[in-house]
Amino acid sequence: IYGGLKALPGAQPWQASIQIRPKVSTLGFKHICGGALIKPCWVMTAGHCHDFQVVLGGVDLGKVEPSEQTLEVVETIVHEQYRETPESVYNDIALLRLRAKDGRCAKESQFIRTVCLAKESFPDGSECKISGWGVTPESQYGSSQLLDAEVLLIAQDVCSDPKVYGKFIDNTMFCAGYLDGGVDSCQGDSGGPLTCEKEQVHYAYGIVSWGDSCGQKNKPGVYTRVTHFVDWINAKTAGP
Ligand code: 4AZ
Repeated sequence: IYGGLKALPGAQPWQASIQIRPKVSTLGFKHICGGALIKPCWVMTAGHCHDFQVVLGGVDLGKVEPSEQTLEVVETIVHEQYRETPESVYNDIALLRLRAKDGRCAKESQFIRTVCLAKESFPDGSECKISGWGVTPESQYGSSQLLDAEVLLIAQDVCSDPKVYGKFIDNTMFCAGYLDGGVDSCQGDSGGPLTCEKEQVHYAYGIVSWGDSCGQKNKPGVYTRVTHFVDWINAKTAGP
């Protein structure tokens, strides 16, 4: 996250850290993506973030916190039309089904909560929140502390302006941030949520997806448009 501040414990209780076991090191797991807990057994993330373990309820990646729960990923569903090109990522969404050691799912607490899915659009210019442990201007390795930042929803015609992303934007994505640069998501934040609040309810409205580098002028972050995928998500997570 560029231009963010340390998130208070419990402020983003749906935030997940998706981690892999590094091939060489024996030093435990490595954070690779963010995610959002949308049901006790399901994390929503970006299309390339899968097959790993999921940690919920933590803010500091550098230590094991009492509020944390670590769950195994037992099923990964990547969108059937997920597609990466050199210029864009389409239908950038995946669902991870979780299982705890005791065979159950995530247990909700003050630090672990599901987030609602947005079913309707928020107006352009709405103030929404992004969070993650990704790259910052200070560290190319990312932040050990969860950071969050406020971003503004950017109109689709602005996002598809040739000066911004032109034809590489479709209706499965949107831009958020600032055309002046500065505040943005970055590598390692991908898969994490962009949430917007209405009448004291937080909604997952976007998934950190891509962008031309981070925090640069006329290159805001691009997010998967969750409203476009609500029926797909509900169908895939309905389960037996
Ligand atoms: C990435 O590489 C990435 N500035 C994520 C977000 C943004 C750019 C790159 C948006 O995962």
